[in-house]
Amino acid sequence: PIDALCVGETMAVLTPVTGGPLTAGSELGIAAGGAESNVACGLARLGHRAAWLSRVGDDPLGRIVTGAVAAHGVDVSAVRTDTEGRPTGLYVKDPRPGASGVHYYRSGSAASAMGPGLADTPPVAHARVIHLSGITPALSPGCSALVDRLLDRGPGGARVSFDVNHRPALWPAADAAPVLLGLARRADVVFVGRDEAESLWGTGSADAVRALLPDVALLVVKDADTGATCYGGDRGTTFVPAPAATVVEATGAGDAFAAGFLSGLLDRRPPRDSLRLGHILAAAALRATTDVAVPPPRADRDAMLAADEETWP
Ligand code: KDG
Repeated sequence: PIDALCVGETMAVLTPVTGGPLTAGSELGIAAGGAESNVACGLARLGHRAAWLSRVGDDPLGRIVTGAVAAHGVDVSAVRTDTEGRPTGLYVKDPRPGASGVHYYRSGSAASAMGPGLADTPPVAHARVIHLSGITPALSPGCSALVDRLLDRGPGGARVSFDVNHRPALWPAADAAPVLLGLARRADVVFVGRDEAESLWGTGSADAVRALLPDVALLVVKDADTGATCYGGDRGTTFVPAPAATVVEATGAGDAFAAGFLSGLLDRRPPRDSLRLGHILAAAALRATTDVAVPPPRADRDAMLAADEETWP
């Protein structure tokens, strides 16, 4: 049995080792980054059985990416290797003050050749939670069909978690908005940023996002450094403010938040604790230059979870 199966593309990431911006002389470090595998890594680091389902190229980057995800404790046995020459996707970070440029080299990648047939592979039927994101439907018609099939649940009856993750570099808001809304409506757990929802759907508040997605069992609307609201669960609506965090490199913070929240859900914690775990992991990711960060030790997490409302965050 698998606690969480995370499905999606992971790319090799090239990052200037001394920070940005990217110049002709930049020395580049190589790591792995993919929204869904980032979630799997966070969950594995928290002690859950997490697996990643994807495709990589039969190339050094594919081996580096798979090895990097496995090093966090994620089960990568379901990852397929492309045999038709498609490469592992790549992205390059160009960190600049206040913002991080991201340049994708991923069209025609091995992962873009994923298709709906993957929904019939064994880990899908053995997962308690299947985690997907709005990146995958933008990659190719086959990837889009895979997400559609996984939202149909199938024999395992897993709960489906969906992070809206609109990536404007892949598709403009006008194209993405109706597709992402339709997919989110079919999921059991949805993560979306308040700003992201506003740029996609014109919603001005977390309550307006809830009005668009009234039937999602657990809807989490994240409002950057203000806090996050969870709609649903037996507690109705729960808001938890975000702790003050130093931002070194923000990529991966949303995925870390999702990992923390899903960890709480898997452990049947109340929404307040799941939101706190989301914030605790996101803060660690904000401080790290890599897309996946190591969460604080268990004793520190437990202390933060035990804090009363006055002393949190
Ligand atoms: O959420 C972080 C991801 O965006 C990053 O790791 C790369 O998966 C990625 C993407 O498609 O942007």
